[in-house]
Amino acid sequence: MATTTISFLHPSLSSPAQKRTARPRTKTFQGSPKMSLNHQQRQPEQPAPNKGLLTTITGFLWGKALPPQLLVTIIRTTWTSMWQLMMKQLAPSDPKGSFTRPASQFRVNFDSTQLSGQNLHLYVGLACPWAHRTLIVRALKDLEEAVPVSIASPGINGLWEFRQESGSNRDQLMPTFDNANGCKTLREVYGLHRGGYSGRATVPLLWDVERREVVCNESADIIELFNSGFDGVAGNSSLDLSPPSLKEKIKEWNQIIYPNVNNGVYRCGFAQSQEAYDDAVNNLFSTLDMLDDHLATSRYLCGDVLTLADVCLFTTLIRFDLAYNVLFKCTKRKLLEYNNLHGYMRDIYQIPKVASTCNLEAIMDSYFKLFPLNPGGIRPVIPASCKHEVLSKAHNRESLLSFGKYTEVPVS
Ligand SMILES: N[C@@H](CCC(=O)N[C@@H](CS)C(=O)NCC(=O)O)C(=O)O
Repeated sequence: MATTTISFLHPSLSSPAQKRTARPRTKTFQGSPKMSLNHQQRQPEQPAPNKGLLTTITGFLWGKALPPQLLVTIIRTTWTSMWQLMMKQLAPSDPKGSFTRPASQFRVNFDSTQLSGQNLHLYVGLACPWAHRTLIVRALKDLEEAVPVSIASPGINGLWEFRQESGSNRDQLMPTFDNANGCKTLREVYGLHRGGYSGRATVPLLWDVERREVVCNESADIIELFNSGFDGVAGNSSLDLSPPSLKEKIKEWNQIIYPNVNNGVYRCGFAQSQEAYDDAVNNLFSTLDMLDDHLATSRYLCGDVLTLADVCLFTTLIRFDLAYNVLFKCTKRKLLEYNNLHGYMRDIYQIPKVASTCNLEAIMDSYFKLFPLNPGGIRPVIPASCKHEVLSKAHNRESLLSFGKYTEVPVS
């Protein structure tokens, strides 16, 4: 009995003998006029050595093909239930269907932490906007030697794994093996943490090599640490991306940008109801409109100087037209249509060392591998406007310097 079920589900598992005995069953069902509108035109069946699963099932039950309406109804019902089941697990949501991001489990207690910046290792994935923040601050603070990195790639099952990849552009960060622990997957690295860990294996992850434990898996904390906690080992310790006079402003911007933009694009893409999507997409675009207005007279969010708030906004903007616009249904406008935001993004992209953290191919590749959103797995071409040549074009935002007064952060 079990063998029959398996061979029915996958033709390649059938033995020739089973295939022979299965044929008369097909004939019995072919006669049902209710089930096949194509009954009149049916041709004698040709042997098809490499039939797909669906063709085999429909062939068994109804002959050559299902009527299109029935086919769509059956598959829609099955797919919708399976999709909802999958999304519930992969993208937890509230009762309205709005994506709710699980909280990071390893946070830094800034009052008591005594990290020196030595013996640390950073794990990232190139597609991840949260991990990208840590790569940018690490680069700007010149922490590459002090905090080595391992770069994970998305595996076929959607989990982060390690494999070395070489690319044509050697100036860009590329996926690597696990250089600290020699693990095959990020889940294994989390598993080495004393006391174990059963949560999600997310990037970024800051690992203590000596103590063999997770220090932190929250990007907001890691960038704070990199900015101000490791001045003893940072090559560029004079750079402060969160000066005391701007801390409050940075916090205010993050309180707007995190829910509406950084996480907002995910709330569009992972919405599980029309209402949840409408809410997310409206908040996203009204915030982008407001940011575009603000950036018309201010070079960066807090005026003349780049801060952590800009780093956090940048990593979402650089992915916008590449992935979020299409895949996450952030379709109201392209980022390219926002003059000031686009110039601002290019301004940050052109800061020395930032472009090398932006592996556009890897971003595109990973996002379009997100099975629940792109089950066919076809990867679209990189939009011409997202290429390095366009991102490197003049932005002329230096001229805004003379206007660099700190404007109030509009809190809605
Ligand atoms: N709050 C975390 C979010 C990190 C996060 O969600 N990372 C994603 C990649 S963009 C991840 O690794 N997901 C894997 C999973 O959930 O299994 C942060 O900002 O560091």
